[in-house]
Parts: sequence; C-alpha cells; structure tokens
Amino acid sequence: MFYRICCCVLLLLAIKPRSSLQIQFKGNAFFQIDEDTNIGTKIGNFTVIRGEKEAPFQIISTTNFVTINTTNLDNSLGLAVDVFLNTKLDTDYGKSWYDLTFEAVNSQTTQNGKFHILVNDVNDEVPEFKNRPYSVTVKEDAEVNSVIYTKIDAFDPDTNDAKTYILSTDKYSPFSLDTNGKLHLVAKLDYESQTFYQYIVTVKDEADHTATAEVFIKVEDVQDTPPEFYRDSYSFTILENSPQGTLLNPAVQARDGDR
Ligand SMILES: [Ca+2]
Ligand SMILES: [Ca+2]
Ligand SMILES: [Ca+2]
Ligand SMILES: [Ca+2]
Repeated sequence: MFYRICCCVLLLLAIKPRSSLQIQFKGNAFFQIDEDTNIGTKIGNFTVIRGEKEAPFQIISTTNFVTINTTNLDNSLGLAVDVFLNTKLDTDYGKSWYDLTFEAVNSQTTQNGKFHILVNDVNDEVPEFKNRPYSVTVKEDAEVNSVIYTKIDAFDPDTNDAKTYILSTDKYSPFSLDTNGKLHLVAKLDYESQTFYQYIVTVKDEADHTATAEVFIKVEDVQDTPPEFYRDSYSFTILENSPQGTLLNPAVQARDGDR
C-alpha cells in the first residue's frame, strides 16, 4: 500500500508541467551604465517568450530602481522588455553593483528572472578642502627654498582623480605652492617690511571642477635688526656754570630696528 502511494506522488511530480517561459538576454544578463546616467534613460532590454501552449503572461518588476516597458513580439508568443533607470546613481557615496529581479507571471506559473547593473564611476564630484582654515606662521628668518606648510589638501572621492593646487601669488610673492599643495618660501622675508600675507588657493580636478580656500600667512619677528640713533650726530652747548643735573637738549635717543 505504502509503495503505491509513493509511486503516485512521484508520478504527479514527473508529469507536473514545467513552465516553458524563457528569458532571453543579449549576451549576459548584465547592463553597464555610467554614474551620471539620467533618470528615464533606457539602460537595457531582454525578451521573455512562451511556448504555444503556455498562457499569456505579464512582466512585473520587483524594484523601483528601474521601470520596465513591455511590447508584444511579432509572433505574440512573448514580450520585449525595455528597462529604464528610475534612480539617481552615485558610485562615490553609494553602490556600483545592483542585482535586480523581475517576475514573469501567468495563470499557471511565476518565473523569476535576474539581471545585474554595473555602474561606472564618472568624474562628477568637486574636490573639497580639508584641514581648514589655512593659517600659517613663519619666522622672518626662515630658510629660503624650504617647505613651510604641508596641510593644504583636498578630498575628491572619484576614482584615480588627480588634483592640482594653485596659489594666487604674483611674481613678487615670497611664497610658492607646488602642484601637490606644499607651500615653499622662495624669497627672504622681512617682518619690518610686511607682517601678513593673504592668498586664495584653488584646487582643480581632472574634469576642471574647482574649489577655493583662503590662506593666511603671518610673519613672526626675529631679533635681526640692530638698534639705531635717531640722529647721525648730536652736539650740545652748555654754560660752564650750569648746575649738576641740567638736561641737555636734544635728548640722545635710539630705536631698535625690530618692532
Ligand atoms: Ca558621484
Ligand atoms: Ca564619481
Ligand atoms: Ca572629481
Ligand atoms: Ca626683526
């Protein structure tokens, strides 16, 4: 008796009709698109066909990431499915790979299909300065041709995007910024002549996105200048009977060359 029941179950499994819905992609089920692809852009297509005895079916997308549009194939035995992007992409702060599922459904069966989307990085991000504010203090006797500041730096999340730094100096400036953001002293400073400098630094990426920041440079005084008299010479006339302690005029005065 038990043997007969098992046989029946096996027989039922064997004769259960398998769905003849076939999902067909050109190549792999794999779409490749750029990060800056606009919403509404068609990003791929596939077809689903049925056997002649299979009931008509419909396609249901299981995600809002894309939308789909279906049209009947000429022989009415299948659907052409166009896939449109429905989401703003960002590989720099989000994902670059998506696995998506859709369903082909008719009165007899539901069949899942999968396709995959690889999102290519695009140079779409503007670099941002880090470590701000850029306030530099340098002694007036700092060595010429030395690096005096290394904190000018910017972040750009785009893959392998090179950055270049430019400082708003003129040819008379005692400072120079190399393309890596290191600030060099290129001429002697003199606190007694100028105590403060201010520039704009610009960072530029390979797609010409730019950002700017201010750079403040304060020069520190060093005891490097001798004192000097106000006059080159002093001469006085005084009566021989002048009392002790009489002040001579003009006073002998000197000033320190350092401020
Ligand atoms: Ca981006
Ligand atoms: Ca990017
Ligand atoms: Ca960039
Ligand atoms: Ca000085």
